[in-house]
Amino acid sequence: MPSTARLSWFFLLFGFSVLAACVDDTSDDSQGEDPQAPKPTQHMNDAGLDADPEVAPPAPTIVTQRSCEVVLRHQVSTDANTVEVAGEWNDWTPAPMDGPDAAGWVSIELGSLAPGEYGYKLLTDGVWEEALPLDAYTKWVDNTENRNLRVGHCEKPLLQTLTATASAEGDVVISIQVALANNGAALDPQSVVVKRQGTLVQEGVSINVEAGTIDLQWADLPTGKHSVTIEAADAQGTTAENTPLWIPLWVEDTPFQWTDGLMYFVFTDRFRNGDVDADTPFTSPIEEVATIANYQGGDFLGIQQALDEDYFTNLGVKTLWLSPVYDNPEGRYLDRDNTHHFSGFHGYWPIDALAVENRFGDAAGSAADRLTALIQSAHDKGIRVLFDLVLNHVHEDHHYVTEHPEWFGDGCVCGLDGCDWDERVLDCWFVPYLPDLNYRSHAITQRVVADTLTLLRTYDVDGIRIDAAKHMDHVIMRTLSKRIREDIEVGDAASFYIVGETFTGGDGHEQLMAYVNEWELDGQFDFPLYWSIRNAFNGGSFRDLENQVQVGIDSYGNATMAPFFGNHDVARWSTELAGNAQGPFESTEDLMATGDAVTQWDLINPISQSMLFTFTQPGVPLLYYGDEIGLAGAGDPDNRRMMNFAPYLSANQQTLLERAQELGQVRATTKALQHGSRTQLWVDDDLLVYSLDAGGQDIAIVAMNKGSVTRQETITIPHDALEGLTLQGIVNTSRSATVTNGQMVLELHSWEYTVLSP
Ligand SMILES: [Ca+2]
Ligand SMILES: [Ca+2]
Ligand SMILES: [Ca+2]
Repeated sequence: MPSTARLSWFFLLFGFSVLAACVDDTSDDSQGEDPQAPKPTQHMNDAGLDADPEVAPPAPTIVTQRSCEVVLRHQVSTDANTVEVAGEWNDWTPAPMDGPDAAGWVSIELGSLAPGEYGYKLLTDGVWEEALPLDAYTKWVDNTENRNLRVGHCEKPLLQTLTATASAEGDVVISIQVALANNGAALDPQSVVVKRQGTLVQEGVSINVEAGTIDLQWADLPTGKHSVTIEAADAQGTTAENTPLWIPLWVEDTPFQWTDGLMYFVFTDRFRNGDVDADTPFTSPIEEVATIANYQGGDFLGIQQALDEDYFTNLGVKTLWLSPVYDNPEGRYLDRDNTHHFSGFHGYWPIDALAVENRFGDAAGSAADRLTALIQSAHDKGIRVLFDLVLNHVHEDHHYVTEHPEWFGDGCVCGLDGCDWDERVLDCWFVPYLPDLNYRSHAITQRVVADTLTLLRTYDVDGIRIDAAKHMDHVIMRTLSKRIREDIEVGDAASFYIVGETFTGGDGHEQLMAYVNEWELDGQFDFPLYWSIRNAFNGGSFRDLENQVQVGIDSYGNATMAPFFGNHDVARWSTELAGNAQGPFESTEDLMATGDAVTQWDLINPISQSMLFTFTQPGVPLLYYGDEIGLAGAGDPDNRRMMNFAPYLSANQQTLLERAQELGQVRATTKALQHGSRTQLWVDDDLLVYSLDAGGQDIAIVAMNKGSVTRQETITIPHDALEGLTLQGIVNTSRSATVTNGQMVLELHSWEYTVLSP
């Protein structure tokens, strides 16, 4: 969701000081000696949203030449009499700002500041500001969160994106204004290197040295992703500060929305072994680690093969969430209880910020090359790729630990020796070999943001899933999110999705939403709904499920949540339904693969309806690999068994897969399901009917009966557009119903379901 509104507001708020202030990702954290102790404050109108629309923006938002003179501007309440600012540049000595003027604008010339990031705060009428606006860059200094003034390298050029658009016909327009370095050295046209999907492009590139502009214009690009990188330097050979500029770009017939189809979580080591004939070096297990906790040979080539076979497309998948790609250690490590050894097969023990897991390569291709090719193939099929960012911690073998031992200290292991999970939720270590990244140390925030942006650019990634969100200070997610919004999502050629993982119980709405807003996460995995789905289809009532849906609607607002019924941290749904969830190291029979037919239908029916329900909710529905065939498994790591594919599926696994495909396809092709608004039409313990209305006749009616008897009910249809129409089953085509006088008679046998649409 990039938005010009968001961008212009940003410039309005910060004025051109920000243009002189691009982040220096390598500078050390030079913290102030004695940060202020802010006191309660008010009279601030930080947001500036209520500003009189007739007041002109304070300064040009795009410059042609950089200045080393930093000017800080803010808009405050017009009730303010005096505004002062204190920051790390002046040892926290309050200095008066000019203004406020009639519109509340205040400013101060700070002179020349060395590149870096400076914490600061405002005082209005002598009172320190306390709560900082959500949209502000912030910096922790000695346990206090401040605003953050980001001062860039004025002696280097800066690439500013003015426009980046791509039409459905493949017409692409990008214009770049180069802000020259402060010495005014002209843009060197020979230095400009434009690449599209990594390939050098010269056609359609116009450079105007006098104006300092680079314009790109292409026509008739085929459907797919065409990300652009731009490198430039000036006549003195000084490379632009933000080279290479990365502009993600999609050409698509209809504008993409993240809710258009399913997200599929591929657990790389357990999905498919693509090089089974020649991968001895990659599957050799780690000694003394049980098979279920060991590497099993899955790799990027295996995912590539599934892509090539349209496995994901056939499921209506529009987004692939890859388990973490970071290189993990080769060794074995004990779990928290000191009972079982684990390997890093899961990817959540990063030892490198940029290198990818060697075992996910194969005998003929490096992991990095395979990953690049895999993402390219996904894009060619219109599938987005999410990276799973592990930012809470690193493994003790990570280069951050060697390079910066001072970042980590001794640690405090969550839940042990007075290290309370809740009190130390931000800085405790999950286990002694996973040092925590404490983002209240600003140097850590700067480094992780810089490395993460490099990783995303290197692999042309489309979105991110943030692991363990509640264990990190907001500053890392907000900074990363703001950098993505401001530096990458400029224009409307691509939108990022940022989804967080915060494991909660059934009442976790408030906790989830604490991280969701325009400047942090787009949404989170909907754990409260997860618990209700599992309850409803395992003997519970649809009434409880619908109550939970309503709480979600009331709580989530415009957030783009991700509903799900299974993931890698909970027992497999088939195993829980079978009442078969032994311990994670007690092997559980895979009843969908081997059980008798009666047992299997006890699993197929509730899993099918769980998919129907989940895939027809608002947001981005998640399908955890293997749930489409009812793969078995108790808790972690048993819930991460090796995936299985045709022709090695049982007949009932094949049936479930076909149902998943039908449901996923309908989600991927029905506007009403992709972004319709939801209305409950009927609910009792076992029968549930709701509609999704995307306007006009783009309406779908979802109905399911999980009771043991056939139901025939007269359903009130509050959609005038459907009056007199016969609705056909787009799932379960044997059903149809006609709307007469605002009513429809619906019949469903036990465990039958349908989706009806004109
Ligand atoms: Ca392999
Ligand atoms: Ca490794
Ligand atoms: Ca933490």
